[in-house]
Amino acid sequence: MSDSKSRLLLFFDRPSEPCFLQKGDDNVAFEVPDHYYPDKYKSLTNTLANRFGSGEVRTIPVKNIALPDLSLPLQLPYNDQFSLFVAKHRRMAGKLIDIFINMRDVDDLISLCSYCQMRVNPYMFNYCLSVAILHRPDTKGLQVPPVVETFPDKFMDPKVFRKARETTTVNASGNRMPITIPTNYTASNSEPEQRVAYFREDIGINLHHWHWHLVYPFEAAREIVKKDRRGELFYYMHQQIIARYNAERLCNGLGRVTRYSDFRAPIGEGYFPKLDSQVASRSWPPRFANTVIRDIDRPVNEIKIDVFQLETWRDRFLQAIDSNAINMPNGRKVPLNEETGIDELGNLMESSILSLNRGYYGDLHNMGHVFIAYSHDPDHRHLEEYGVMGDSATAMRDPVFYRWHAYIDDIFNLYKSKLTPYGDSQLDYPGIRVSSISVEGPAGANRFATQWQQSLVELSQGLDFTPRGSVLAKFTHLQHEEFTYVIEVNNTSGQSKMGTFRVFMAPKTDERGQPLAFEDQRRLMIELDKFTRGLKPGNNTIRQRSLDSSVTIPFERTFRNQANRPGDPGSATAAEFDFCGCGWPHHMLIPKGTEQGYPVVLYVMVSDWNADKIEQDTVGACNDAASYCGLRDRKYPDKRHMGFPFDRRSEARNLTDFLKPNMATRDCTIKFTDAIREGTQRQ
Ligand code: CUO
Repeated sequence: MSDSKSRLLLFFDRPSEPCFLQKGDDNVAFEVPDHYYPDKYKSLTNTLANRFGSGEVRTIPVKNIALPDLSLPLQLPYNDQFSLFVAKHRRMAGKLIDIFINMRDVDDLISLCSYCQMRVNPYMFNYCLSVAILHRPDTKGLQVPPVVETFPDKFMDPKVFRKARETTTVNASGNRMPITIPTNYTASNSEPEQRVAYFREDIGINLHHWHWHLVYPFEAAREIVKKDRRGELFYYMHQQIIARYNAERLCNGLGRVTRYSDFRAPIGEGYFPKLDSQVASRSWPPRFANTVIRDIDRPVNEIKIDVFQLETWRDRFLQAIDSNAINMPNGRKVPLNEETGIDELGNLMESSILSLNRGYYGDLHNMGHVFIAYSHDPDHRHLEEYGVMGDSATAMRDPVFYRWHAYIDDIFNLYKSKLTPYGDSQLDYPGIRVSSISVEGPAGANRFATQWQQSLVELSQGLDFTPRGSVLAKFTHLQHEEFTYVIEVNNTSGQSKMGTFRVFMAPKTDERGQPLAFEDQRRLMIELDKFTRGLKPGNNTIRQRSLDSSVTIPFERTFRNQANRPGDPGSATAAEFDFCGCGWPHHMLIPKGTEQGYPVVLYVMVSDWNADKIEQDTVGACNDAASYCGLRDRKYPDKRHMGFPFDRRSEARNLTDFLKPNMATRDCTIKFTDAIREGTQRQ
């Protein structure tokens, strides 16, 4: 790896320690021009120089460059929280990303980073540098460390850090004794919502969500934001989160999540995150049960907004769906067409800079996060920061996240419900007959098996002010036994065909044990896989492994290590690998199930690949999580609407009614075993 490029990664090491101190494991420190030192360190410069004069630490001289105007990003205090949902923070970050991206070369960027790292809020700095590295042509090959390593405080119980300090102090030289992160530490069993805490607080799920928003920022230069079908992907990825969450709830005897649609009503669910912020040196504020969101007036964040505004935006959004058109600033109306309507609505809802009329439709989704995140201190009288809903790395921990997104999904569904149901020409694939789908695996035929697993994650990069050395944390998560789909397809067309296989799973019954109607079940459909296969004339037996799912990334990638990347830096293979850090964590592919065996239906459809395919260069080695994350620098690799064929209403009353000859279902069960096994050791 080119030395200077890889030095950029040192800025992710110990984010709140200044960069003239040792960074990384190779004992290097940046030697910055004198005038780069912030005043607070100036008196120390001599001492510091002497301290590192012993030869133990290798210094990297930093170029002296003309510094760009950083006044906007520097407005965020160093020790504050940073939230992409806060418009002012977004503007600051957008500016800093632009500055990073426009630096002439890597050496200039390093120089600027050394200046910024000592001044700019560490969360914002880290985010902006990650986005810039992902998007600059000369740094695309570099792999940004996972945020869990840089800011582990966003993902786990702070007791771990206290223990880590003790452990590293006691045994500073390469201690490998893992620290165990407790499970179920945020509430007791008297809180029914706690039954799905393993999902909400899963580190992999939160990493996926953080990464998704990193790959799809909503405010930066247009070329970065404007990715193929990004508004639709916002809708679909979050729709799938809700479908998955609802399946987990049903497995745990909870009803489907109730949407948060009345902004004047109390939010029944409280949430006490028990996370500490290392940067802000305080704990994340809780939200008490039955909190009501209130008008926000926080001059410090430049947010002054009434709840009424949220309602106004919501009503305008609903009006757009009702009239099937978006009002433009010049009074013109842009009709929502079947092809791109959902994408336009996604951008309007999130909202991003691609929103067609942000002045009028506002910032509904983001401000929902903000209202909830500040509901404990809307006028800043208690000098509190936002709660976990204010940060994409932590939002999914809170039960209210799902209530808010369930509502957003309902609004999108209003639009989807107006579209003409798919007809035979879209659903059927003449000549292709699927006679069965089944599942093979260690749990037996048509059975999925789940249990707990303990795995290790590396923490030392993000632990400031501790001796160096590896710190491993052991955490417990859900895991399933790997399995194989076996699909029998008969091709009666007399010629070879290509088929797209779309595999979904859904619960069979509602919270009262009644069979689900099609309209309810389609919204609970979880995408498990989508793949393409050739079909020769006659009978074909198609086998596909769960490990190859197009939805998930392997455990090692979720918690990926910089050392394990393929290809040369800057090569296409390496760039793709970075992008594919986005993906649903594989260990959460299958819902937990129950000890008795939770009944689900497995569904497969084979559609005509000629109608689905996107003409583009063949994709590199890392194309395995496209369903929720798309492909890097390419179009979404499926022409159909995301969620097809379940994204629309149908005349069918139940799933059996809906079936065409190119589809099949199989009743299966998910059996959960309440035991813990030792899992993957990350390399
Ligand atoms: Cu991902 Cu609300 O968009 O969190």
